[in-house]
Amino acid sequence: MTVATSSSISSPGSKLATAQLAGHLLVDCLLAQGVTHAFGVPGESYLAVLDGLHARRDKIQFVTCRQEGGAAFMAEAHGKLTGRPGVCMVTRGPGATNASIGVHTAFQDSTPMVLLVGDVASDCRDREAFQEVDYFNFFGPSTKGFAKRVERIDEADRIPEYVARAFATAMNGRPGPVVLVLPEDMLTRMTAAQPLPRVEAVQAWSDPGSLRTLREMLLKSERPLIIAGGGGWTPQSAQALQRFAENWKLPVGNAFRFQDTFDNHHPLYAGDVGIGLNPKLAARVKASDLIIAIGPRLGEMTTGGYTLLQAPRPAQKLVHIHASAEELNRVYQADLAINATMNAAARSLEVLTAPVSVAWEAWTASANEDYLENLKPTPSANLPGDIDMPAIVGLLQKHLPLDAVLTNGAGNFASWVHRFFRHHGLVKGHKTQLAPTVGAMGYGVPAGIAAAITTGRVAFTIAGDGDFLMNGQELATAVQHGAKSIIVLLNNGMYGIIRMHQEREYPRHESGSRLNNPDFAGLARAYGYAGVRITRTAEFEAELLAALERKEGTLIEVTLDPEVITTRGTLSSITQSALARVSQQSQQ
Ligand SMILES: Cc1ncc(C[n+]2csc(CCOP(=O)(O)OP(=O)(O)O)c2C)c(N)n1
Ligand SMILES: [Mg+2]
Repeated sequence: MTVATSSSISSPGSKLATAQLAGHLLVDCLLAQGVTHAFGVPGESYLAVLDGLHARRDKIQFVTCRQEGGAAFMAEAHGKLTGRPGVCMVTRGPGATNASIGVHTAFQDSTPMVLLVGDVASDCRDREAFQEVDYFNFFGPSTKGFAKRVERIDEADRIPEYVARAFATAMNGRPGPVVLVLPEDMLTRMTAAQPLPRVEAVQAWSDPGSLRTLREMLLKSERPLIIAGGGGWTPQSAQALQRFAENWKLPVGNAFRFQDTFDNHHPLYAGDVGIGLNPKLAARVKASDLIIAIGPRLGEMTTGGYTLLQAPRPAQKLVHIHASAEELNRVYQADLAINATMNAAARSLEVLTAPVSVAWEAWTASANEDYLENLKPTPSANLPGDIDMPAIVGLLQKHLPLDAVLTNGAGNFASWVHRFFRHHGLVKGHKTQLAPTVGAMGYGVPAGIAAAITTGRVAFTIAGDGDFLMNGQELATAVQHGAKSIIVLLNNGMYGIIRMHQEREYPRHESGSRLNNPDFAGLARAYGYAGVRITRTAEFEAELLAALERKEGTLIEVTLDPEVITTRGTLSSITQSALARVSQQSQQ
């Protein structure tokens, strides 16, 4: 392997004067794209890139992680927060396959991301060499794959072209992940190529004719409803969306896990159209005569499994605005499809002339009333035990700063913040929710750490006992990089959501969902976090305030009665209704 670096070979006046290791050029290309952080686990396949990171260590921080799944989630979270591709670096086969969960998340969540994979040397390719994987087949690039593009850089001189294309592809249209494969021998060649300039996402504007049609559709409507979400929103576009909604007095729902798109405190807010949906909002989506979907893909979770809006042709009139032409009329045949990026769409919509009065003022007001009503805890949930989750979320609302980033993975624990926490969100200048629409467990802990590392803002993570251990090892990463996050871990001794579904479908047949847990607070302390366990709501506020004050991160383990299973009912109430159903079926 070549070990020359730029300094060791340069000789003034010679053609090689500006030549450098390809691995160094790659890092320069990342710098040209404005990259400040790369998240990864090192590998011998990309030593020359690591050496480039060493050479530019004052400009770019390599965040050394403990598992590529954690690293990829961090890069994805970085992409969500900044709107620019998060960069993840991993080694071949085992590194790349570990990282795949983050790539899939970036794909389903429409997040710009670039995964760099060190690969086997080209003279060993196709022999199933050590750790060799066919990345083209593994990640897809076909329409059924989960990367937007997979490319291998075989020529060092073309690194700038490939990196610029990767960044452009990751951001343009529907944002998503791009995989760049880097053969080891290519990285150690010398090259005099220079980085290409920073690329920006291309803005797609709706045509004036479509906007006129949208206006006419609105004027004919009686029960319109905006559903906003998806990737590509900025504070400016969120503000423009708010002005559009205000001008036309339109109710706005946020799509599943894009709860920070429209300000939850605004009188036009109707709630989030996601899992555990407010039944009244579900009914409203169905009753609407005009859905204006701005940004979301309208996936399974935002459409109640394609029932609130029937696929492929909804009962409601549908205007679908999306940054990618490929997404339009893919699942839903819209009455009006507009290909526009969020910045462009929102700015076009805010100048659409509104009438003095609209027919749907009462409809809009009741949408917000339903939302506010749903913030009141459900009496039938009748929380057993000494932990009052709505009260705990209330304390989070009271004490977390306005710009705090809230993160979570997958499990019923997330439903407490999803239902009761109110985001100000983008309109106030900050993205405040990092939650995987892909529903991947283990996302919250690394996403919180990435948010802390890259923004310095308060990072708050809610986790379950199952979810936490999928990436709990990344607490070591936080401590190593001087970052803190605050984690509230709801310990109910089970993969609760799975148990809930089991009780619903196969009552009293618990199978594979019970968990024997470690001492989480002790585990957190072993990593260098503060770790405490509480069993009563009254203990929470003091622990939260201490966590906010502390320099290092904190894990607050909350012992939760297994009966406390959803925001709407207990586990035994689910069992009882399932048993009643089973006995009814057997009598028929
Ligand atoms: C990576 C991954 N594996 C498995 C699942 C399926 N799954 C979703 S939630 C869940 C259990 C979550 O348990 P826990 O974190 O304890 O949360 P709880 O539901 O108990 O609140 C499982 C197994 C998933 N979504 N993602
Ligand atoms: Mg659990």
